[in-house]
Formats: sequence, C-alpha cells, structure tokens
Amino acid sequence: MEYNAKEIERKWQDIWEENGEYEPKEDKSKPKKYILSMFPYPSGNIHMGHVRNYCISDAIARRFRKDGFNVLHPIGWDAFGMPAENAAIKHKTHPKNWTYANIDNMRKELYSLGFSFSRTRELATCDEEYSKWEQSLFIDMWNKGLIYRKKGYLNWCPNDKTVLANEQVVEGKCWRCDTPVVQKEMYQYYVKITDYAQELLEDLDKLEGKWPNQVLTMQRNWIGKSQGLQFAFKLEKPLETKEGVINSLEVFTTRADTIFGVSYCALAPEHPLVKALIAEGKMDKELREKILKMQNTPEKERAQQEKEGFSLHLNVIHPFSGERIPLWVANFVLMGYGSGAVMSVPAHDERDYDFASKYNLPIKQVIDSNNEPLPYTQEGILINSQNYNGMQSANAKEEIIKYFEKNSLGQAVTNYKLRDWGISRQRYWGTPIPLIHCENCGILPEKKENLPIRLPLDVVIDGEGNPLEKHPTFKQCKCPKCGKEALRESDTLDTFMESSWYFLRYTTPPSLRENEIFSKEDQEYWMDVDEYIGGIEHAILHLLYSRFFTKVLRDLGYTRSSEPFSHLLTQGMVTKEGAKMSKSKGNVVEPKEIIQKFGADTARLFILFAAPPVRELEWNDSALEGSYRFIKRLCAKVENIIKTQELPKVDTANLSKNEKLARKKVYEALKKSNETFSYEGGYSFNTMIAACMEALNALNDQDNKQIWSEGYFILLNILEPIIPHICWELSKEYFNLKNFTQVKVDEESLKEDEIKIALTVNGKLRGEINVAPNSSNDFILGLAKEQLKKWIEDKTIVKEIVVPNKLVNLVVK
Ligand code: ANZ
Ligand code: ZN
Repeated sequence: MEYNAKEIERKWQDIWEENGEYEPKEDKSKPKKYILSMFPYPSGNIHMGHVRNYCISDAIARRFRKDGFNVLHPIGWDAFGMPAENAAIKHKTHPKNWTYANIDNMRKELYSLGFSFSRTRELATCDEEYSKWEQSLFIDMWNKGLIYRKKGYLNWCPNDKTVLANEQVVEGKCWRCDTPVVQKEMYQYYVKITDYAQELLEDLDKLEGKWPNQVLTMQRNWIGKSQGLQFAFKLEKPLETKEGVINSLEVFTTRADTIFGVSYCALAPEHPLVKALIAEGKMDKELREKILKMQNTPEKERAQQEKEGFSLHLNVIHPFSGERIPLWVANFVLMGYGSGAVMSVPAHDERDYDFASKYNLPIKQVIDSNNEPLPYTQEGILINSQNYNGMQSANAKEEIIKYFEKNSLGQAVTNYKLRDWGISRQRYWGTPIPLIHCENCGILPEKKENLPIRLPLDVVIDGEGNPLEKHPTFKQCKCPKCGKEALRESDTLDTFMESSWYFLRYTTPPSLRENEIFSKEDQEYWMDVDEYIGGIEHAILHLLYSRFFTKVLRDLGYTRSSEPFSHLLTQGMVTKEGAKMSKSKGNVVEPKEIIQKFGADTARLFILFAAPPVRELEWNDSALEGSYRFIKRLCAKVENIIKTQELPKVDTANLSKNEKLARKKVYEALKKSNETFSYEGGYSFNTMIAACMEALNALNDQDNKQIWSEGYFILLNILEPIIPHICWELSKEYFNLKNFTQVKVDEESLKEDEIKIALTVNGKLRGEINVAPNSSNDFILGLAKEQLKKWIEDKTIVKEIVVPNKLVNLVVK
C-alpha cells in the first residue's frame, strides 16, 4: 500500500471528531482513568515542548481506552496573563481578541496531531463562565477567612505609575521606560496557604514513588519546616514611640545551643524597630537614606549582593551573660521570615561570619570544632557556655529552650519558609476580584447572584497604571449590604488561581457547567487524576497551589480528594544542538513543518521513540526520517494480511526457525508494551517501539501469512497509541477495528528453542554451546568439557560452576 499520510490523517481526524470518539462515556460502572497534561498558555503556536507533552498523555489515554477504561483526557487554555497585555500594547489589539484568536489557531494545530482530547470539555480560564466559578470560590474562601488583605511590597515604576511583575524588572529598571524601580508598600490580598503548611508537607510522604523524587524534595524545601526557639532580647534603653514603648527585640533561632556565641543582632531593613526609629526622627539622615535604599532593593536582589549592613548604635542585653549586644541592619535578614531579626553567631554561621569579618565584630566560638576552621556550622559539644559546657548540641537546645519557657522568656516554635500567597495583581487581563469597598461596611464580597463580574472591554491598555482602576465606570457599584454607592475592587487575580482547580472543573459535564461548579457524582467518579504529565518548571508553585486548592475545596465540601494527582510524570526538555529549543536561540523546529512534510504519525513516532519521557529529547533529523521509513515499511506488506475480526489462528506445528522467531518477536513486543504502560514501567515508549521494529523485521524474514496476520493484528494494536492514524486505517480495512482490545500474550511463543551457554575457563571465554532450555547441569557440564578439551586436558579441575541457562566456568590448576 502507498503511504499517504496527509489523506489518511485528515480522514481519521474528521471521523474521530464526527463520532465524538474521544468523549468520556456516561457509564460510571466502568473503571476510569483520568489522564491529564498540563494545559498550555495560548501564546500563538504549538511548540515541540507541547507536542511532546501531549504525545505522552495521548499515548497513555489511547492505551487505557483499549484496555477497557472510560478515559477522561481533556485540554484547555491557561488564558489570562501578561503576554496578552504586552501584545495589546505592542500591536494595538485587544487582549481578549488576541487570546481567543491564538486559542483557535492552537486548537487547529493540536488536532492536526490527532490527539484524543475530549472536545466538549475544553475550557479557557478567561471564559466568563470560568470566571464566575472562580469568583464564587474566592467568595467561599473569603467567607471562611482564608483570604485577607495586608500591606506588601511591590515593584513600582514611578514614571509609568504602575506595578511591575518581577519579569518586567530588568536589571532593577522598568522594562518600558528604564526608570529605576522602587519597592512600594501597597494593599494586597493573600491566601492563607500557611494554614495548610503542615498537611502539605506530611502528604508528600503519600506521594513517595508516585511523583519524581526531585519534585518531592523541591516541595519539601519550599515549605521549609524549621523548628527552633523564639525569644526576646531586652533593649538596653526602651524606645519611646507615639504608638507606645518598645522594650524588646524578638529573634528566631534554630541554634539555641549557640546562644553564648551571639556577638550582634541583625534586623531586616523593614523591621518595625527600624521603621520606628525613622518615624520618630531618631536616626541621622545619612543612615536613614542608606536604609531606605536597602528597602528599595527587591529581596531577591539583596540575596545576591555582598553582605552589607549598618550599625543602629543601640544595644540589647544578652539573657545569660548580661553583656551588651549591638544592633545592626543587614541585607541578608528577611522581614517575612521568623520575626525579621536574627541573633548572629559568626563562629558558627556562614552569613554571620562574613558580616562580622567585614565589620570587625567579635567572633566567639561556643561549639568545639575539632580544630576545623571557623565558621564551624555543624553541631557538636558546647564550650564557653557556662552551665551548658560539655553538652551535645541537641541536648543543649532542649535544655536552653526549657529554661526560656520556664522563665517565660521565649518558646519553642515551628516556622515555615512557605509564605502566604499574594494573589492580587494590578492588571487588566485577569479574573476580577469580587470584592466591594463600602465606606460604611468595609470590604465585602459581591453577591453570588451578580457573578460573574465581567471585565469591561472598552479599556485603554498603554502600560501606565491599571486599566481597571482608570476605567470610568467599572469601579462604581452598590454595597451589597447597605445599598449605598460603593467601589468595586480593581485588582485582578494571579493566574495561578485559575490553574489551581481547572483539573477539577474538567470533571463537570458540559451540560451542567452553567449551573454547577462541580457535579458531585462526576467529580467523585473522575478524581483523582491518574496520570498528570507536564514540565518540571511547574515542580513547585503550580503543583503546590493545586494541592492546596484541593485541600481547601475538600474542607469547603466540594470534593473528597486530598491530593489531586495520583501520579506525576515530568517530561524532559526538547533540545537541538544541545540547547533548549527557543526562539532566542534560533534553533526551533516548527511542528507544523514536520507535519506538513512527514505527517503527524511520523512526528509522534519520532518524539516517543527518541527518548523515554523523563529524559531530554535531542532533535535528530535522520531519526525523524527513520520514523517515516518505519511507517512506510509497516504499510508495505499489507497484502499478506488475511482479513479477520479476531486474533488470527496460527498452525504452530512444524514452523521454521524464522517463523518461530517472528512470532516470538511479536509477542515480545506485546509483552514490552504491557510493561511500558504503567507508572512503574516509566512509560518508556522507546523500548516498546524498538521491540515493534524488531518484530516487523522478523516478520519480513518469513512469508507465512498466518503469522503475518497475527503479527499485524497485534502490532497495530500496540502501535495505535503512538501512530493512531495509520493504525486505524489498516485496522479498519483488515480487522474492522476488532484488534483494538486487550490481546493475551501467547507464552508458548516466547519459549526459546535453544539457549546459548558461554563457556569459560578460569574466567576467560573459551567457547559456547547451544542447549535446550532448562537442561540439567550434568548434561551441560558433559557437553562443556567436551568442547573445552584443549583447555583442560592436562590440568586438574578444582571447581565447576554452572549458572543455569547462561554460563559454565571451570577453575583449573
Ligand atoms: C542563630 C544561629 C546560629 C543560626 C547558627 C544559625 C546557625 P532555617 O533553618 O532556614 O529556619 N534567621 C532567622 N530568621 C531569619 C530571617 N528573618 N532572615 C534571615 N535569617 C534568619 O534558618 C533559621 C536560622 O536562620 C536561624 O538560626 C537564624 O540564624 C536565621 F550557628 O540563629 B540562626
Ligand atoms: Zn455598605
């Protein structure tokens, strides 16, 4: 048969769409599989990274359908976000038009690859229907006290009067106008993800072996549980302020055992004590300006700078020794962690050591370092620590914490690195926050019956300020409580909010979407996601937020799930000439061109054959052509197929060596594919495809039509998840698609006729023999000695070793 990829692929894509072939079935008595790939951002075109991602999920989804599962394999669009606004500024388009046009284009590109997505469950997070339910969820969370408002620092361009996202700050300057960016304190909304820190951490243990270790570790580190002591140093002189007297300074330490080594305390530049000194005019101008400058440097940047600080010319009193300890402001102390102040122990901490060396502060050793140089950061035996001398660190920590607790000077605390999640953005293209500011009643949620709050379309997007804030009427509304004129919130939501629950939303059948966020029955049937496939770049935020949302939704009564994704498969990068494919590197291969030239099946086969999913995939033109040739070879011998609707019978008596081998290779491929399609099997399609290629070669070395037919019946079945179009074409013609079910492995066919046994003398290879499988050791030894005559003739055999079915070793003297 001539292989005409274009014709075959168009034909089957049309048939699949017309028949609704890939819609999940209503029948909930069937076992289910929910196969999900991370949804794409509609940037304009599908790239190879997407192709790889969806080739993997599609292969899995297709296989499970054939194995009798009801499969949900949806796709949607992570459609809000900054690029649409940037495009609006650059090309004078509207973000909405730009986004939906991109979606239309990318949808076409996706389906040209033959992916078996459910068409009816598609969603875009910028759909008003999606916004409605997201706003409804926001209100539930607000009412539950899970969302609050507080001041936080944002990147601010004083020229454009606009908040900048981190990506819009380039070397400390505004991306549009080059004005130096400052840190501005503004009201922001936060979600209390820290309320769930402990559960988010603990539940990672349940995902052991089901998620990549690397991801589990990254999540654990991000949550960053840390146990220690929080206590207060007394200020040498209380500080009088308009808001009252400040007497003390709280610090958090994980090394209470080093308390006798404190030589200074370091404060974040935003620390309330520092702010009070500035507000009370108790700081000279020069110092004040230095501190303000530090405050204006984003924390991330500070972390990369050299250690820097300033003395505040104030002291606190050491709780044991009564010594005066100087206070400093330092760029390595973060206001958002612990209490924003540190007891510094230069002898046993790197940062403290660098800082003390630079500013000539004392370095007091209090842990025996076994003569290793300072800073010595490990635990050990205490020295120079009064009553605690000679104790082990762990023990000393306990005793010192006990002392503080007994004397009400401090307490054991658990801190998490995890911060509450700032969810408000001062931009247009996002979900409007459904809150209303009333002069009488404060901040209130909008009434649910008024949802969705829609984005106005008549906006000016020019990069200055927030278009919603500037809109003439958007903000005007009535207070839901007292009915008076009030103002609508003009911030929109972080787009990570939308991607934190889209996988739950897909479970809602289209007919119920308008009236229900989730249909309970469907949601319980489909959740949890069985296989979640996507890029490692989402290892932290997206996955953490999704896990968090699932737990919140559980506590709100919307789901029974606690962990959304049973298995996680992170695919490797697609590279060319050793570098990640990217526009800036100019090494991009456009999927469209490949499909144009070779067809979708070739593209899919190449992608899945070139590397196992978790590994990097290096682009290779000759391997691509090899994939094309394989499909052509698959089509070349179809005249050998006997049409049938069941597994062809093979008369196995008196088969030739090549005929036996062909059957063996076919069933080996089937066995390999059964192993491949499981998380534990790693979905290593490459080895399974290699087995299919070997099987086709072996079939070609014989011309028994029964064996050809059996081989095709099985190979088309195995290869359908990889190269669906050609498999459907051939399968329809010869087997009426009846081969797309589970096929049993014929174990008989796998048996070896003869096994090669390597013969060694004193460990050196000296020959080989062929024997029937499972021959007795005596029989094998007899044959072996015969063969090895010339190596053992005038020697004494001191040892005979037989490794069944593998090897004989004779030890001679
Ligand atoms: C004294 C000390 C001695 C410390 C020593 C460490 C080693 P983890 O484990 O990450 O929780 N620290 C506390 N609050 C901080 C803040 N807001 N910004 C920067 N650093 C802060 O780290 C806890 C340790 O980090 C604390 O223990 C404190 O320094 C510092 F040999 O206290 B340690
Ligand atoms: Zn009111």
